[in-house]
Amino acid sequence: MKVIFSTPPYTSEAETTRIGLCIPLGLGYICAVARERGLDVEVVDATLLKYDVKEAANAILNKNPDFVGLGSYTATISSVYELANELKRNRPDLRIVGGGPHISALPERTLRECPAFDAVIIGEGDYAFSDYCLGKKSNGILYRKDGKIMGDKTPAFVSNLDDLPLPARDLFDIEAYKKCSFPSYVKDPPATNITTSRGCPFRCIYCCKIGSGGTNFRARSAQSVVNEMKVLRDMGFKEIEIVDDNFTFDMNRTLEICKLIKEQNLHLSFSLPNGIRVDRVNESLLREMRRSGFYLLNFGLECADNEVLRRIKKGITVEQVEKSVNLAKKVGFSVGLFIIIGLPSSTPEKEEKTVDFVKRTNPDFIGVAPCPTPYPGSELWTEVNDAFDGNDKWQYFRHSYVDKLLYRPEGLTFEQMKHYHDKLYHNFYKRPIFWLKQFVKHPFWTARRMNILFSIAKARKFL
Ligand code: B12
Ligand code: SF4
Repeated sequence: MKVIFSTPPYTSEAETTRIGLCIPLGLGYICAVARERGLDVEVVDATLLKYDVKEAANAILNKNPDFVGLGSYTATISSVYELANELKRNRPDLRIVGGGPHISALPERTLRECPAFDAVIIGEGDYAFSDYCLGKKSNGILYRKDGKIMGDKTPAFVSNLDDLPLPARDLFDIEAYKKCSFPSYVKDPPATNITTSRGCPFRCIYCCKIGSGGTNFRARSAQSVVNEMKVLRDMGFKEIEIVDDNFTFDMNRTLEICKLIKEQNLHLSFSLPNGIRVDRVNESLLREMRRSGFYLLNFGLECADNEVLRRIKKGITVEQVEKSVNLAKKVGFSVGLFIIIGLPSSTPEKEEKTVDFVKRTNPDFIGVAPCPTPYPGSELWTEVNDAFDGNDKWQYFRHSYVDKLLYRPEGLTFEQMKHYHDKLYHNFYKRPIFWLKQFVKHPFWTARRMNILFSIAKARKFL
């Protein structure tokens, strides 16, 4: 039985997202399990190869598969629909299965909007995808039968992550990925991504939970994580980016991972580009992480106002953020702060507090979202989804640039949101002292980051 997985066709609007292109580990896991179960698996990496819809469809059809698996983010769902429709037009008998964070959040709507899909998987597709191909019953699979939508909507989640094989990285063009993994952050290229846990029990209202691990935290053992790190080192990677939702949720497990990294003399650099929570670190943990090669972490501040933090159910205070930023800097980390402009209940005064907070704490970098994008699967989506009725609306989610803001709180105008976004960026990245300090610390890294920031600023029409 032949199965082809494809990443979404390339669209120029999403160009800047290629900056952080990394091996899609979710697909990697599904492929690894399918292969273990005897399926003949291949990948058409349309995003990496910059294939448009027709080129991706031809590449898939040339391999003459029985099943095709397509993953989805809301940012990519419109091109995924186009690809599914193109495939079905050419091969009506081909079984097309969708999955990923967007489809998991809106499974029935996906089947309604895109008749080319034969089935969708809700939640984690590691086992559920091949269950469907092999005709085995499983929860989390919705399919069409006699014009009706059938199946069990309970999301599929893997309970013991240590049971999973390692992602099938060999099905991807590793050498190509070595050249493009997160270059804005990487200190010791080539770098690659890894996941050591899934799920996060917190419920920040802008965060999409179904299809990205859910609310039940599950972790791999420290030994299994370090074994994978060794495999990656032997593949020639020098830096590892841990992209978990909540890497330090179980602080004892993180300490155990650090201990094993040191015992095994891995000599790798580690970063946490996806962010960790300020309430899940302390001085001894941060010191241990530094000693084992971690050098960069991001914290989610979102907005330096406690009322906004309460409204978005972040579960932290501004004071906690300040304390952890200072601690991480003292221990020697490069520290980034994630900020979202225009969160519910925000006002100009509250945005000013964020500007002041950044000045006061002086992080090494900031990431500023120009608005909270209401992704399906998030609580924010349920507040606004009427505004996004109709599948022609998904194109707006392709990028969250300043000229396409998808959410505005009552207390701010769109102009004010753009103003604070630009103000934060300009105040921060236009300071010569910032670049001087960075250049002295990491000359090559800084040159690369300047290049990346320049291209983002150009894409966002700041320059
Ligand atoms: C690393 C990461 C990235 C990386 C790389 C993505 C990649 N190629 O893997 C980069 C930086 C490029 C990125 C970019 C973006 N990301 Co991102 N990212 C993540 C992150 C932190 C981890 C992804 C991961 O490896 N997960 C671990 C694996 C095991 O899980 P998984 O990928 O979800 O796969 C499982 C299931 O989804 C499902 N599945 C996945 N694919 C398929 C395919 C089939 C056929 C089937 C059946 C099932 C299936 O089964 C998999 C195995 O269990 C997630 C958060 C998270 N925890 O997942 C956000 C997340 C996926 N990102 C998100 C967003 C919003 C974005 C951006 C839009 C941000 C932006 N504004 O630019 C862009 C979009 C990029 C684009 N155009 O495609 C959202 C998506 C929400 C949504 N509804 O779409 C998430 C869920 C964060 C969140 N909690 O809100 N991202
Ligand atoms: S934003 Fe982070 S802490 Fe909040 S729910 Fe999402 S993963 Fe958890």
